[in-house]
Amino acid sequence: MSLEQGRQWLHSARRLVALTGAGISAESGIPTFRGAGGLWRSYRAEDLATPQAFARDPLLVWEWYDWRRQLIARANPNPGHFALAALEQRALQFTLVTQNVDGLHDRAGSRAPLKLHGDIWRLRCQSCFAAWDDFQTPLPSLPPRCSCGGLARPGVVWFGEGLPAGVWDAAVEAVSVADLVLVVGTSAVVYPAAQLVPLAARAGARVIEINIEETPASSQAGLCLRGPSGEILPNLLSDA
Ligand code: BJW
Ligand code: ZN
Repeated sequence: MSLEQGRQWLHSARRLVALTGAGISAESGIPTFRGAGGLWRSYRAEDLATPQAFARDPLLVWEWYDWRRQLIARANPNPGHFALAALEQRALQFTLVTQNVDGLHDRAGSRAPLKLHGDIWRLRCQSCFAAWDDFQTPLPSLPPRCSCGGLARPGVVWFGEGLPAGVWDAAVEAVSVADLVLVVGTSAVVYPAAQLVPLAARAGARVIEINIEETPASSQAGLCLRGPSGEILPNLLSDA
């Protein structure tokens, strides 16, 4: 099982899906959620990325998001993001499904990533439900407010919240008809996103996992390529 095998699978694939997680942005300097370095102050993502945490202390939650927005604004897409944008150009049918909210796939040139967990650059009013993009870093005042005076929240999906319906349905449809799925840089422990991997495998797709570590998705993958995605993805795409 090797990179060569992966290249062959890639060449013969007609309908491709890539499912990405925080690991693809690690080489851009964005911390992942879990594992070493996955903490902010002494909080875990599970303690901050919830509607309950926001209701209890919107300022604390916004400080976390404002810090992350500043990190992301200073970061650039890495060769892993660019490789997936290039793959989209040459594949017959390609769907990028990402759990990331950082927007680095867009900045690398991917056309319409399906953002399962929303977008950190989007804000939503909790009173009038207006939604808008705001790219200011840092935000001028925390917590930010809507023009109606209501409290704004980050336009992301927290634990216990449903995924955007159209986006989820499109991701399920894509993996159901895919012949090859690349699972890149995700711990595959957060549902329902993680469910896409067994769904794809059961529907007959080949699965290639690209990750520095073994994950629960590894057992569903026909091929596991161990290493940083910023190195493996460009290698997989090259014909060398
Ligand atoms: C590299 C690398 C390099 C490092 N190269 N690799 C079934 C069982 C148990 C619980 C549940 C269940 N179904 C649902 C739940 C509850 C919950 C859940 O899944 N909990 C589990 C944690 C147990 N799920 C939900 O609540 C979801 N909603 C839901 O189910 O709604 C149901 C509902 C129905 C009807 C009405 C209402 C509700 C929502 C989940 C939302 C997740 N949100 C977050 C925050 C988003 C906003 C933000 O960014 O702040 O999404 S949490 C966080 O985890 C974020 C990520 O997208 C997500 C996944 O993390 P990811 O991307 O995999 O990152 P890491 O850090 O975990 O892993 C990084 C990986 O990269 C590692 O494997 C490294 O090895 C690797 N790596 N460097 C390659 N260079
Ligand atoms: Zn409003």
